[in-house]
Amino acid sequence: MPRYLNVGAAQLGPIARDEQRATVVLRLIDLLQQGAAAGCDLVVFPELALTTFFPRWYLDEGDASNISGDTTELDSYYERSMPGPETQSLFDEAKRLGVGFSLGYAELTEPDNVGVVHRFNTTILVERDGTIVGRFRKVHIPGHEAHEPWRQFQHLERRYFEESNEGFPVFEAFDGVVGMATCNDRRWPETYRVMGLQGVELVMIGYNTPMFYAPDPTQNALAGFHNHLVMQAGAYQNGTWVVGVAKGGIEEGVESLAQSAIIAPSGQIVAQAVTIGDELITARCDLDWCKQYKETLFDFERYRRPEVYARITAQKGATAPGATKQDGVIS
Ligand code: CDV
Repeated sequence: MPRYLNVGAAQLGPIARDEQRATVVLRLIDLLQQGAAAGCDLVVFPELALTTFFPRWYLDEGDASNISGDTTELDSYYERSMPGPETQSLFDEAKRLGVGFSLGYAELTEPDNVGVVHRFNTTILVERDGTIVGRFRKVHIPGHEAHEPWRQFQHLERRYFEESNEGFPVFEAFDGVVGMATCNDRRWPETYRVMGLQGVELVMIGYNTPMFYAPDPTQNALAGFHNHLVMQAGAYQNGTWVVGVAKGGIEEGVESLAQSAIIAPSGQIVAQAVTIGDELITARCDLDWCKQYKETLFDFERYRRPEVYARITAQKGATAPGATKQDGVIS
């Protein structure tokens, strides 16, 4: 008996800088209801799905690692609780409909209550009964820390978010093994492999990818190609479904990639968004299809050679031959 999971990828169009959370949550609820009408078990929302993509602005409001008292514009983009007053209705509707979801948002947490806060680019996984069953904090944080006025727009994720040290956990949920990653994480093969080594069957990935890449504009025309390239490779090489969901369109004058896609363990795209706005695409995902890859070409237990992959975890940057040898790594 195949294990079918009906999955929706809920692409979002732009969210304006002054758009209220309540309005955004109504858009999410509308997509969730479309998912329910289409028979979805799970709806995947994008990265930072509750607000505009605020890292595009330098918000000069003091040290981002401390709460200074009043809520600044920067702080207004973060959630201090989940669900919170403005997101509770999404959880309630999910429970009422019996449809789970994953949701990306900016998390502000003060674990020890001593005034030191942490800021993560977080995604949560919510089961069909409305309970949170998984949390992922973005591992690979792209962009820059300092204001760089030469850019047409900023990408200050490295100023506004910490790198997570929690890695890539997977969760037994939705009758399968599922995991999450966020935007830039999708470009790194380690993301998929770490979850592949935990038997992942479905990876949910939200993204905000500007079409203009200031450090190397020759990559602009390839944004869509690279997006699908990495997710299709990650799916195939690990025998897993991948659901990539954009916040696309022109937001505050900056165009971001749409092209949300649901990708099978074969690496094939089985559903793709055709607009750059709010749009739900769906697919019936046979989780048992994963086995056809996990137990043949990508039978890790039989074919992997971890003893010759030591560099993957021993070393961070590339060292060309002739460069200084690192302890424990043989050139
Ligand atoms: N939100 C992101 O992580 N965006 C990056 C951009 C900066 C390249 C991405 O990898 O799509």
